[in-house]
Amino acid sequence: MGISEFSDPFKKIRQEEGILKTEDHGEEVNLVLRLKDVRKCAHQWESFKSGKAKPGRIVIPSEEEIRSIRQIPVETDPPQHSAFRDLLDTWFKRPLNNDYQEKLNKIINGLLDEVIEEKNVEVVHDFSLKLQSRALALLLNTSMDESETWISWGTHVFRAEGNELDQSKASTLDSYILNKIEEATQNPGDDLYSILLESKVNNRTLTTEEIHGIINLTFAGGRDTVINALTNSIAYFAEHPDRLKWLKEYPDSINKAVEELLRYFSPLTHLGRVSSSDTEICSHAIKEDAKIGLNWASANRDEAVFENPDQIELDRKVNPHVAFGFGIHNCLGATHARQILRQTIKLLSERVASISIHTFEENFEEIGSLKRKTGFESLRVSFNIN
Ligand code: EMZ
Repeated sequence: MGISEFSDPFKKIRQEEGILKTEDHGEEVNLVLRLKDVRKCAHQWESFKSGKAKPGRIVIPSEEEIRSIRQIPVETDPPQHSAFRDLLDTWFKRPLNNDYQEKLNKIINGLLDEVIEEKNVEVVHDFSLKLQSRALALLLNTSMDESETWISWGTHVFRAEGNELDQSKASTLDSYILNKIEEATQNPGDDLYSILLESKVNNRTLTTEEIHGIINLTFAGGRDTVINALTNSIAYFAEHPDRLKWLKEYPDSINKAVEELLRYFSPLTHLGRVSSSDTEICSHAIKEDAKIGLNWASANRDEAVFENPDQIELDRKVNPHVAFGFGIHNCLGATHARQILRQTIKLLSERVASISIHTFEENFEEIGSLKRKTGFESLRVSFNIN
């Protein structure tokens, strides 16, 4: 089995039950596994809420222990949610602008200059983490020097090696953000902190806590997810050089290819909701205030929807994947993430003939007795120009 083949641990339970009962930090969680049900629950935001729970509870594994700040807008419900989305959507759609794309192109090309023809490149830290951090400077419209600090935090803002929830890392991020908000208050510029300080929701200015919650999500939500999507895609093209060549020849297929890689690797396994009444999903009773998980990764391999779900078919015709979630909470950073992936793959196809894998260490996530591969702890390769 190739290292870019990621098996689907949910298959059997999805087919037989549709729901997987599991536990997260002592709390029972019912994971919804079929695409149809996942979409239905995501759509019913009044029945399955995001803002009712304490900060961190709807994340799986729960971040309640280390997070007192509510991530906005993902941990809110309408009407509050809609007001924040209206405010933020314009900013987070900037990656559609030409000048933004040119700047991103420079960042990726510059990074490729650093790694191409190096004998031994560790993709996770020396490529994906750096790219995610430098691209984040563009998203926040802040100084590129800041990315050095973020790179020093490692691949996850809350997780450390051997510690799923690292309080000291969470506190480092919190004080960093509060400090930046203070700096922008004293010295406003044209970065996201300053924009939020002068913005209004429902005719009032935002509180520091709200700005903190928006920035916290911007740092946390697009971190390991983007890093895994990039690294896993590179592992795939290392094992399938013909596919990289094909994209060089047919660059119009890159957008489709990116959607397929997102479907297959599903960078965020699931996200929770809290039920607002006693109800049922797939004939399983769900109690009021119980946590459910919308399992995007399982839904994206649903054989009732996707033909050959366990195959990467870069030119897949029908691909209604939910890698960025579904419904009102669909990923705010999706436009940015898609641009990063599209441009990276385009530039790789143009500049690299093949990628050789030297060594690798895989990363897994444990869900009850199941194990899901999410990416790599390390991946050593060389990018060859011929
Ligand atoms: C949370 C999540 C994404 C969480 C949309 O939410 O991603 C996880 O990696 C983070 O740890 O805090 O942001």
